[in-house]
Amino acid sequence: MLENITFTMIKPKALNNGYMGAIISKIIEGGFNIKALKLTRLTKKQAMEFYAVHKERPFYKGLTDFMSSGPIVAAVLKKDNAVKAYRDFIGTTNPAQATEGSIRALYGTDIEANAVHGSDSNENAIIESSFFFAKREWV
Ligand code: FUP
Repeated sequence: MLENITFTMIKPKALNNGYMGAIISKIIEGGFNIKALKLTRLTKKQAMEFYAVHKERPFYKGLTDFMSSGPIVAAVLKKDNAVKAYRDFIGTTNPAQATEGSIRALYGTDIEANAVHGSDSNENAIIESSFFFAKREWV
């Protein structure tokens, strides 16, 4: 059931700060089942494609520079109502306003380097999972 799937990335600064293990543990403790996982890196072109929905926004260049600046962890997660459950779990976009104890509050440093990405719809969860993984790895 694809409404039970969401896609996440751990962003370069959170990895650079040494939080890969802590974030993955927290995701598992939160009841998300990891269906697929990899440490990889986006080219600038791939980051621009992934965030194309934001291409008219003033932060697009900075965001895509940042997301291609170092390794990321990409993962497909499974849980009931995964998209909403995960967005609630990670906290709001700006870590300064994120719920205390959430991943973004604990490991994010600013609105751009907010530790993790989480899909915003079931449709995008499928598109984003397919961007990084073959279907056989997560369906
Ligand atoms: P979210 O769905 O919470 O990841 O937030 P958005 O889709 O609004 O933003 C996507 C990414 O753009 C964020 F993770 C970080 C980046 N962003 C900025 O760098 N500056 C902003 O003002 C807003 C978003």
